[in-house]
Amino acid sequence: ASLASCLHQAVEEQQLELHYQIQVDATGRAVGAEALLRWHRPNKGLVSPAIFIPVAEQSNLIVELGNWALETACQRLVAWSEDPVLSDLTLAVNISARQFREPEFTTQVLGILASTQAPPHRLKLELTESLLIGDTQDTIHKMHVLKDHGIAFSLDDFGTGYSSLSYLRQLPLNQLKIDRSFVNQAGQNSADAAIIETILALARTFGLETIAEGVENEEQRAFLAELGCDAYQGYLFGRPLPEAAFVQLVHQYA
Ligand code: G
Ligand code: G
Ligand code: MN
Ligand code: NA
Repeated sequence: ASLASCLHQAVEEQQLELHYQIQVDATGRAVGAEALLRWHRPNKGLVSPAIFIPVAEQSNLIVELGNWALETACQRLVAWSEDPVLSDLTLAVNISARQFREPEFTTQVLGILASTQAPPHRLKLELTESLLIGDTQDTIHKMHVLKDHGIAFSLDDFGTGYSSLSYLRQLPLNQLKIDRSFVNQAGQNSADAAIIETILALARTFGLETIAEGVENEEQRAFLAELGCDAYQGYLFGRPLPEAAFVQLVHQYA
């Protein structure tokens, strides 16, 4: 069977799982996590979202997968609120452009919040710049509706898309996420260092928080910290992990 048709059954047959990657602040304390989808395809092993998300995006399947990820993330936020070490963490969920463009998107998110009773101010939605090419008024409207309920927004892979920087003053964003391609050579390559400095300056101008992704070594972390980056995510702190292992890791960073 094709990837697309197997993916159709993945939600129903409970083949999907969320993994969680820790995010820490400049003092090294855990402040949040990013939820990342994993698909256990029968007899084929683990399929990367880099492969199946683009397939899902070719149809409305992305809406189903996206809602599953949101609902699962919200359920975990509720469960985590019982543990003082986990109760202050924010949880970031990736939203695909097609999912966001659905007329029902805000209704679905608010419905999931209501049914799970998850705390909205601990939910963060990660949008990509590709999403901003579409209908700007629709984007601004949807973001405001959700922001009014306490949900935060992070702009993922920042600096890699076709950015017209004008959206930074139009959209109610909370955070810019510096793409790992810039973080990778930050300490050595002066062009990447300049890009990072520029992103951090932009964020300051617009009152946005910053997080760097793909932080793999202490040199990168120290470089970013020197420039005033707020938060960090990457293999230096932990890989995306199944929930039990993630919870253990957070206790080490408490
Ligand atoms: O964790 P990993 O390297 O496998 O993720 C690969 C890509 O898949 C990343 O770009 C990530 O943003 C995307 N991705 C992971 N989970 C989700 C999800 O729940 N929804 C969407 N739209 N993208 C996701
Ligand atoms: O596009 P998005 O930022 O949502 O994707 C997150 C992806 O980045 C996941 O696939 C995750 O596995 C990957 N990732 C997380 N930390 C690191 C890291 O330190 N180095 C590299 N190379 N990839 C990372
Ligand atoms: Mn992301
Ligand atoms: Na990213």
